[in-house]
Amino acid sequence: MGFLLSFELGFLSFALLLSVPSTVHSQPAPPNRVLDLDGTGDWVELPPAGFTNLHQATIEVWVKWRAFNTLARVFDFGVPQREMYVGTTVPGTTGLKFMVVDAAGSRRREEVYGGFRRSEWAHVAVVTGPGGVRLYLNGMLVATNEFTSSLSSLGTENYFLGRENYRTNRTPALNGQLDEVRVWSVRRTEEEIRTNLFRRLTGREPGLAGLWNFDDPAQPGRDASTNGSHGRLVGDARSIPLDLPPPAQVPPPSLLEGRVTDSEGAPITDASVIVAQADYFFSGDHNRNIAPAPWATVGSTDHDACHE
Ligand SMILES: [Ca+2]
Repeated sequence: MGFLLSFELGFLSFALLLSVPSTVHSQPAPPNRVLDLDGTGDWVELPPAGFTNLHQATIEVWVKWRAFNTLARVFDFGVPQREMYVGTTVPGTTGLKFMVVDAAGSRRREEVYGGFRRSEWAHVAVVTGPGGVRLYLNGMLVATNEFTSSLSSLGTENYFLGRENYRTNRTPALNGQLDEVRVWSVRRTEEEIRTNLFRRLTGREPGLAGLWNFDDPAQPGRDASTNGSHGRLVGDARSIPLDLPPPAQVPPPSLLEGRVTDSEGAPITDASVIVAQADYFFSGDHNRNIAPAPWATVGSTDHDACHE
């Protein structure tokens, strides 16, 4: 009887051991981690190797600003006047600003009013190369321009996440978080960008030139693609466990365009334009000073009397 019991226990242990490998394979992905930057002396340096020969590219990044700073950058690749970056606009607004300046001095700037909101995740994708720039916010096309070059036309010295290339190490840096930074050697389509917005890539996707997902606590700057372009965390930059938002918390942006004319139909330049909820205009008591809704915009018409 004693023998039989021992045998059964031994068999049970054996069966458990056998089941271990399949358990490992079916484990969910490790918890997500994001890059956390405190705004003072923190950034990530990527090695330029692998990017400088890209004649077309797609750059993707998730970003959440804790505080806005016009000198801070989400990313900034190149050198002064030969650079490509995403940052924010003048103080007091929360616009998304894209800038590219190439070797020929061609300077192109796109601004998306209200593109960023404090403490909210936003996904930015910049497609460059033949066919021109296409700028996506949360998977929606929000701006284009006719710059047809790519990373190969920039200076090759700096590939920064979280700071600009212009100044010294005392430069203001991004106060916020970044995640799932991807550089592709191809022009990703709108559908490809949208489909993969909330996915964590494996690193082996065709066309992927670099993937910094900050998910490896032992080497947060590791390039998770097969290309080995590992980044270096500077200052107090660190990776922390944090989930990216679910799709329901990342609404696609709305784009409203219009032209302001006078009663004769003549265009009015530099007119103030406010887009807000009806209460803002019809409160009947201007002393109440009702604040515009978070989605409202305030701006002015341009030289063509247009507001976007
Ligand atoms: Ca991550």
